[in-house]
Amino acid sequence: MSKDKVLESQKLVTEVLDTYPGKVMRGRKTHVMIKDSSVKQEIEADSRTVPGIITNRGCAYAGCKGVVLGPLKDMVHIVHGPIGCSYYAWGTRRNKAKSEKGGPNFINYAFSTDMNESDIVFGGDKKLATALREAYAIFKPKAMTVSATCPVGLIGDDIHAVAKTAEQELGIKVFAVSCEGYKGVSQSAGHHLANNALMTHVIGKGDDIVGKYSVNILGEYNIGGDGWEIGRILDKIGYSVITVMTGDGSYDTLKNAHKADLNLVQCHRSINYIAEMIEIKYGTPWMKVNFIGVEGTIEALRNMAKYFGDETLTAKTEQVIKEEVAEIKEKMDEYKKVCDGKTAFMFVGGSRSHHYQNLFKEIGVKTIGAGFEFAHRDDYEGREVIPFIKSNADNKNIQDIEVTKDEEKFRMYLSPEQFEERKVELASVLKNYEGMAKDMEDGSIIIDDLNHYETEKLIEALKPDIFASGIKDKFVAQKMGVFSKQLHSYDYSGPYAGFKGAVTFAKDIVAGLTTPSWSFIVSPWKKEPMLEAEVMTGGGK
Ligand code: CFM
Repeated sequence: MSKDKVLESQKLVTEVLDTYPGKVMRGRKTHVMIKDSSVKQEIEADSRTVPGIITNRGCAYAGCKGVVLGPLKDMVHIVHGPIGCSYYAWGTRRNKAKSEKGGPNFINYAFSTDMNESDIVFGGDKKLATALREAYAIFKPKAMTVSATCPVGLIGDDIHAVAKTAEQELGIKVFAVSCEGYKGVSQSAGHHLANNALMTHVIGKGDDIVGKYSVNILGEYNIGGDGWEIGRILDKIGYSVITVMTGDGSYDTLKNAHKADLNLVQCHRSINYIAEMIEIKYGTPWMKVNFIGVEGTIEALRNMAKYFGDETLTAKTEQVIKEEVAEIKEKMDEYKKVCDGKTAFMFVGGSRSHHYQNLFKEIGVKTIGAGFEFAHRDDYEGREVIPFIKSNADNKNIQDIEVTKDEEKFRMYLSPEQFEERKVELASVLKNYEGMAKDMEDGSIIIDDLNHYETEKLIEALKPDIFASGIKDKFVAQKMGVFSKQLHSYDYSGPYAGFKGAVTFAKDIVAGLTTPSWSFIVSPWKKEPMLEAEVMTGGGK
């Protein structure tokens, strides 16, 4: 039965990809995997997008400033480059942040050096030095970052020297990241660069006293308030969350990240480098969690309790799970009745196409296809393939930094014997991520760096009830009459994580599925062709 499903999906995908006119585009076949658990499978990922394909990926700068550094609320993040780069990384990701009592929160500002032609010709470093001084004089932050955009690398401004001088002059932490957009193949290169910078300049520098059962939530960006819901649950159980990295995170708390007993990794793609480096340098191991979906949340909480191996904590975990589930069960059951039997096709950055499969399943929605924009092979196939991933020439300028054991600060919560035991018991999650493919049914379509052409063709062929992606492709699906849900910014809704978040998500999905709007839509390309004059003026509207 499942073999038939595999063959059927293979045929469908081949038909779609065979419509490409050229040989290069047919090379896309290696980026598609039809899940077949009877064989060992491999997917091509993290390679440069074929020119001519409309990719949904972002750039290294987006991954560095927009994703990892930007949410640190008490820092001023200056973008060194033309104004557009700063403008487009401003506010749209919905990584929410609240001020600590009386503390600074610069999240709503866009800081840019606004490089223009004369800066490109004569160099922009003086302008950057002035910008750092000005920003400090007005905002008095405790730390600042500088993110480079493409022209900076091309003209060779030495942003690191400027940052160093500013640090001495102003007496606060200032560091720069050479995250020019063209580095690597996508924003995943920027994640790596930002991880390196935070590890070098921030983590390990603090000395605050931390509470009992201390954890960091790594790779959680508080989109739509997700991090707040996760924090609420962990607080209730009795964990001390040192820092959320980096959603609603801060320089002040991140400095103490090395003091945690355990690191939780929500988004593996963007943060696995830091998780690994912290363990080498400071001894804290990491655990893969997924707080999206009721079952995912319960599993993560139980795994955490197992790691700590403390009776009181385990009992409290079970009590909180019971209370929280009781509170949402009725609503979830009600929503499930509406969604049961529906299908979803998901295409999100580097984590969420996997994370949301749990939650969809809980409301009766089957994921028939899923893809990542810029994930690496390990995000699809599991970390066991890391030693076999061929290094990609396009990524050679993104290097691992060398970290070594910090003899003074290195500490482990568990004894080495206990840790070895836990590694067996929690093999699938402790220092491990098994990837998205493992959780998908045979015959489902897994696709890397999906483009607009394939999106349209696959929606036509698969006819999913829900297409979950982002702003760039949302409206294509909608114009085809398919309900489209943004999983990057949540269409202004959220939180979707944890227990309460699951209900909000289910409610939004029900609203999208039950609105009659989709049946009223006639795709513009199915209407009378526009006159040339109308096309020129945008249809005269
Ligand atoms: Fe991680 Fe993210 Fe994602 Fe990501 Fe992103 Fe995002 Fe995303 Mo948009 S860090 S990989 S670079 S979970 S911004 S919060 S939604 S593409 S799937």
